[in-house]
Amino acid sequence: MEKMFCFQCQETAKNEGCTIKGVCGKTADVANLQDLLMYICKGISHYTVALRKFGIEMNEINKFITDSLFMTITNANFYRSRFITRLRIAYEMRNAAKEQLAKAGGNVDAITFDGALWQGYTEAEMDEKALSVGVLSTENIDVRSLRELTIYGLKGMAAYLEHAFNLGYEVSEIYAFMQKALVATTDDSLSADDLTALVLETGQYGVQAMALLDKANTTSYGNPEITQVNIGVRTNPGILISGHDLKDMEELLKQTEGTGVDVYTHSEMLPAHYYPAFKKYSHFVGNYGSSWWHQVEDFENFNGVILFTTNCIVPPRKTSTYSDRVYTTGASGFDGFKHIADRKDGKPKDFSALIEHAKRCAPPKEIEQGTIVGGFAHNQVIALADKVVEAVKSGAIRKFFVMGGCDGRMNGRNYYTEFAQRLPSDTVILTAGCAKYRYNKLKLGTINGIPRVLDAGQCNDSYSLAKIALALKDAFGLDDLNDLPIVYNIAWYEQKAVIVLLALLYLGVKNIHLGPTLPAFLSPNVANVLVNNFGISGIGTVDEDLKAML
Ligand code: FSO
Ligand code: SF4
Repeated sequence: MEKMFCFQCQETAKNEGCTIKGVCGKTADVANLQDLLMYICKGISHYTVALRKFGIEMNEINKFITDSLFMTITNANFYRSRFITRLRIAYEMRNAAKEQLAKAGGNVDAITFDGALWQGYTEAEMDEKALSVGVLSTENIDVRSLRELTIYGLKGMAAYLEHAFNLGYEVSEIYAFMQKALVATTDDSLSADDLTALVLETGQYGVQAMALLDKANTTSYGNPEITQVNIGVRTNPGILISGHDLKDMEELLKQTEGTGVDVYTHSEMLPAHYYPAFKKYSHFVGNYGSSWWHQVEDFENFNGVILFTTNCIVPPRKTSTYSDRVYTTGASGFDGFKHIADRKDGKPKDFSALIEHAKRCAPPKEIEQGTIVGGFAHNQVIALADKVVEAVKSGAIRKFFVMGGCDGRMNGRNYYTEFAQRLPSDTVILTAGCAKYRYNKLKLGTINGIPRVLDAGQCNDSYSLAKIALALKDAFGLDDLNDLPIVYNIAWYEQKAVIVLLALLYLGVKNIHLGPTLPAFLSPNVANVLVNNFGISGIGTVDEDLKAML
């Protein structure tokens, strides 16, 4: 029997599944405990779905399930003891929901799903049970594929909802859908068609989740605007903040003000520089290094303190010397990194330990100089719409290439650098997510003053790219989004990219190219459905694809 089975990300072993240890570094025991946590969350959802029929909503559980989904996303949390503790809390939450249901007059005995009943408090019981509740417990490969596609979409959605929640934004219908969908993944009576519909419905809620986060971010911090971001360093010691959570960003900037400690962003936090509310901080220096997987070198060079607000964490090498300088917070965690506790009673997180630690560190080593430009989220691009439309009408811009998504370690990802480099000079790249690091430092020039790489922000800001496409559709008086001169050549890595993809499908975008490989969790039949109904395809060589896409 396999020690574990996980195939949720693009780097899964042999593009089939990690069975001994994750390519990401996740150990088998942690992978299995994550499966068990999902199993119990499905069980809790059986009760909350029933409770909603009585008009009862349990807010604490909405938050708990969302956080749990987020914690199991690729590279977010590798910390065994966090999952053990969480499972014990999960049983309590489930028992509370069961009690409520009984009180409301619901038939608790009708809920027979094992995940709604099983509990084991010792680690040995959990480890043993975890072996039998994972992905492979669904035998039919098409049903397994559709169930997992739904769950990975939910995990991505959960990440975005968590950031929105931290800014005070929630929509209870989205939680209701997520829990309904979790229950549906335990229902053996559902056909492949039912599950395909569920996948598409997940995309619909994905759009809502991204719209909610966009509203939360822009209402709290203003609309992203065109910004030159410094990639060099100053001489003060620094804190490098990574991940996606803007509330953490805000609190860290406030607490470091006047302390002599500078703040830099890493990877997916780069777009924080585009928000007006953060620009006022003179100690918010710039972006340091590259995408997530370069962290092993970047953190070594940075010399200062590192804060992970979310994924992507790479386990440090045995020779790494930075581990004691790394802190996690929120859903992220790693055995060996210190963890900053959640907000309590509406009070901010306490980053004082990081700040004191940073003061004792050497300033960052300079690894590059100059600036990169970004901030082309929907509001900014729509403000430039006349210029853009004019450039298309005059032929100055021939085509847009949406190249958002994730970066990753696979060698084949050089494709994206070469593709960007070889695109003709009358094309524009629209991007979001950490995929941009494959080409955002190339000198690709401008067209009538418009940069040829327009970065909208984080992967969740793919919502902006969709809004931009919809605005262009109206500006050109078209009926169909697919008639625009836009090609989608998207790179994926983890489950946030899954929800972005499902959201684009829901919005009616066709003929998306997805690379560097197609997901291992798509069975041949499910992949065929995506090909036949949505024209999804993989990527070929840069030569072939340039010819075909232009
Ligand atoms: Fe990247 Fe990691 Fe945004 Fe992901 S840093 S890979 S899809 O977590 O979040 O693009
Ligand atoms: Fe493997 Fe990816 Fe799962 Fe990690 S997250 S265990 S690399 S499939």
